Amino acid sequence: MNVLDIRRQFPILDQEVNGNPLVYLDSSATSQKPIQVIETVERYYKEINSNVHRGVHTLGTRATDAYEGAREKVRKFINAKSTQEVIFTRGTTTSLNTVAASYADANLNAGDEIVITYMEHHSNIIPWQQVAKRTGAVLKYIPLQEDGTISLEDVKATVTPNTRIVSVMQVSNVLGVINPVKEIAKIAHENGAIMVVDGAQSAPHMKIDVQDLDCDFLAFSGHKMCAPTGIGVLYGKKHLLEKMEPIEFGGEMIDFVHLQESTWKELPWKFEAGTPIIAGAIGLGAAIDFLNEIGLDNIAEHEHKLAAYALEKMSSVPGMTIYGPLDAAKRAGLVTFNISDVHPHDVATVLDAEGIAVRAGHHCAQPLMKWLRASATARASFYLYNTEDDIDKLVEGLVKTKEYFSDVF
Ligand code: 7TS
Repeated sequence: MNVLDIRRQFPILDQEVNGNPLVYLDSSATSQKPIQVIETVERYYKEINSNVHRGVHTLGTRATDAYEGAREKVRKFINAKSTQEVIFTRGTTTSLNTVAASYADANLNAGDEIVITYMEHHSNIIPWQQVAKRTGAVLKYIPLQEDGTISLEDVKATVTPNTRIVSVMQVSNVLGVINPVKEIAKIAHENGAIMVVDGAQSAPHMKIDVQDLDCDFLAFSGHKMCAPTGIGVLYGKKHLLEKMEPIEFGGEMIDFVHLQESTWKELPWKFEAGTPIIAGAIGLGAAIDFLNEIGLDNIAEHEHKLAAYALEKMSSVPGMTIYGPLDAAKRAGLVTFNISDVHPHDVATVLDAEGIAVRAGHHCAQPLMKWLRASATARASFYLYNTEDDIDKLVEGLVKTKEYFSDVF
């Protein structure tokens, strides 16, 4: 499918913003949704809507089948061994907090180590800080090299036999770097630690095989991969999940409730208390069908080309600072930048007047911002519906921004 055919399947892209055709370059924050996903969710509410895993009426059975069918699509998407290893959550943040509150609290003691990196999103920092406070564990950081990448030597120097958990993002939402999580998992395992992968920025953009990576947990969000907001996934190896206690309790997740004691349902339902995110999960299933139809390898290749094109074009704008490696081979489809002394919020505001949507701020990565010595940055992020024309418009907008602020100062 060519990119223009793909674009046509995203109704939101066909509009003007501030008198200009919309150029959406903020997919790392959330992706747009194709008509197939929108219609699947609409059809669910029009034709099936019912609660799942209760009663025997026909709509209830259809809703349960669709919900559990979506779980099987996720299983296949990440090549998990069993649907028992696929837990639906609200998103990456909830998935990582679940591992922290359930696995880490029960398994870590004073002096144990949790290892993360300087480039992590707050969702992969704060839950571990909280674990460290509760258990007395120590939170350690793998340093970054000059260009923002991680070296395996530094991983080996940071992870020790006292390390119980290593948790690393597969793709950085700021630097765009792709981290060698398979190799990091190997080092973690050699030291007796488990490996957690934050897949928020990788699952939408590249093929993930949890068995090949040999990660113990993987977290990702539906809304960044063409699915609705409010749905995400926690993958976990069955032998670990089986030993873990739920962190939420109530309906749906129980087997028997007695006056003083209760027992839990089997996996994955013991981690899905209350009425689950039924429409969201079914929407995620439709998004996976859509992405598979185009092919994750094709999507990765398309974004890779866009990143290389953007790096080249953006570098030519006077006063441009680009963060992360300039070698496109080390990157996924996003470029974070600053222009001279112009505040990134001003950059984003001028671009918005041109109909161009980029994100400005700290991108929920304040330790990384400190490392970059920037209080904030602007970021253009690409997905399967973006074109070189979008990047040309961005570059024109950036040149205008630079000229505008040169006149002001
Ligand atoms: N991890 C990474 C690497 C992320 O990029 C994000 C969201 C999250 C975790 C949290 O995901 P959530 O779905 O639970 O919120 N990142 C961004 C971003 O870069 N701009 O807006 C949200």
